Amino acid sequence: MIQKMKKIKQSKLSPNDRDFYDENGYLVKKGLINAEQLNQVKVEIEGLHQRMANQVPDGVGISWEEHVHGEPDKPKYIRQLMNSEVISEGLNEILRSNEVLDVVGSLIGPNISLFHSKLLMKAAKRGTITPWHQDYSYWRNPDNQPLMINCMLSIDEANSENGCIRFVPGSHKGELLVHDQAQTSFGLFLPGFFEARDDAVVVETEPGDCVFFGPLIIHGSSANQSLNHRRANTFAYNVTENGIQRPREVLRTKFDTVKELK
Ligand SMILES: O=C(O)CCC(=O)C(=O)O
Repeated sequence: MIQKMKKIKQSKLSPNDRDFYDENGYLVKKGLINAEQLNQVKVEIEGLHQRMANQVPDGVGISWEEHVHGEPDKPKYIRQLMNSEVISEGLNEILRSNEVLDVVGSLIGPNISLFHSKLLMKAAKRGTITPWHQDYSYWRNPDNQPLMINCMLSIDEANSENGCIRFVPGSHKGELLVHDQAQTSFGLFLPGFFEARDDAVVVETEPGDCVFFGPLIIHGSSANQSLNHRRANTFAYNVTENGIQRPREVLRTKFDTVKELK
């Protein structure tokens, strides 16, 4: 058997994709994750609200939906679960998959580190608003630049009824704006909170679709008023040398190769 070393291809984007991303600040890749991978994740997160209410594993951070505060007898609902790769091997595999990293590499370059992996549960009838914000308001440090990128994987169908993501196209070309702060699970938000904006677009997705977006684009999502969950996971990546304060696992370098068996 001859083993031939082949460089990982970094460009999975068509010129149209690239132009769309540069112009609008986000990009939808339909069906990037297949049904088998997604089903594994669905099985692994079954009954998660109850399991996490009983015990939160080491390394996992949870923010709960607000409306259960002061209602200890009511079931608790997860809003966001940080470090979701710890509770789902399927998510752990997807975050390091070539499908995702090839697109990430095309957008931020070949030196890719994990920034975090976050599960967004937005439960049916329970999931609350994510107000307008720019992620860099959370991520900015004196030693980093807004070079990170999100890959938001839809686990369920996401539409305007169950609180799909909304973007202000082109807003990534602007600066980091001043955010207000609240002692809530969403923390930082732009003035106006989640007032309707004429310049925002609703991005509806199907299970397995991935939406890529950077840290400066203004985005948010409405409450889930439907009977259907809107579960999604954001995998956030950084350019490895960008900031020393949050070193995470290096996933790819410009020297990486893959073995091609012949
Ligand atoms: O869950 C959502 O719809 C939005 C999540 C989000 O904006 C974020 O995590 O930065």
